[in-house]
Amino acid sequence: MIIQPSEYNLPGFTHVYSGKVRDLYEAEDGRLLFVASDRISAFDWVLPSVIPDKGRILTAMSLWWFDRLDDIVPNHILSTNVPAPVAGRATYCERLDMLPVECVARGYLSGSGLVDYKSQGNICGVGLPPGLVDGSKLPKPIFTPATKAAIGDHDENVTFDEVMATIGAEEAQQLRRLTLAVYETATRIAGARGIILADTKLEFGFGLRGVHKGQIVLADEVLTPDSSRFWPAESWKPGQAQASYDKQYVRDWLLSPESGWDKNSGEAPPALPDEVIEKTRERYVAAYDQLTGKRFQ
Ligand code: Q0Q
Repeated sequence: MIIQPSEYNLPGFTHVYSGKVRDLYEAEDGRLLFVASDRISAFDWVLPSVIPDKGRILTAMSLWWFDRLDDIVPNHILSTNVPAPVAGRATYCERLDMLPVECVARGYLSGSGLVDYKSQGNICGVGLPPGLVDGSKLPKPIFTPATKAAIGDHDENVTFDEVMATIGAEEAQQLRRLTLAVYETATRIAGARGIILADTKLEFGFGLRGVHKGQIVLADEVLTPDSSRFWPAESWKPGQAQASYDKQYVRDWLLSPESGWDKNSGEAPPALPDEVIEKTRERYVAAYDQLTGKRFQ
């Protein structure tokens, strides 16, 4: 997968890194600029179509969550007073010494967790009862860490012992505690608003200076439909693939004869029709409005 070069006019900024849908820059003063693009990925492909306002909506959602998680863990956000070309879709962040662990919390069985459960009866070495199916609610949320994959690869689920061996027992226990605390707060808030957060992926780092020096700090984006599985609670039905709150229109169209695409062909998916783009934008707006109780502007 070829990541497109930087798509924003940001004189004075150095392009540091691009993920599937996010971009990271460094300002001249050393602060990082975390940018959420309008790119969308599906079936492990970055689609050729963008979803207008997706980056702004998910940035607003992430900031809304950061505010509600302050009493659990400090975060890397420094300012939202960002350059005009990325207004509303970017944040200035403090540079952290990132921990090499994808901190995943799961409350439901899906994705790679379902694959591991079917093949080994556990996820990341965490035992689960027999008889669970796709979409089952787990007896309690579990910490299922993964190693960060190179671009284009899948993260690899690892055991807690492996995390302890990588970063130390104390730090691993802190990551597990913080990840589960964030997830349990988030699922309570989202659940009260009719949204199931089936799982989420968090990133943490150590503060390098100032008030966060030596502390574990929550980084990246948090609890968005790009970092979490958002399911509409009213359609939850274990035993089948759950409807995605935000990407279902995209998935259904790409899998329909109308797209002319075969997801097993190895060929890149086609551009989306305007109607699918608009409906998907509306799903991101609806997710923000339903979650926050505010109207996205
Ligand atoms: C950092 N990333 C993620 C990423 C692609 C971001 C490095 N506060 C920080 C952060 C953050 N957030 C990072 N490094 C140091 N301090 C985050 C994986 C990937 C685009 C944006 N990579």
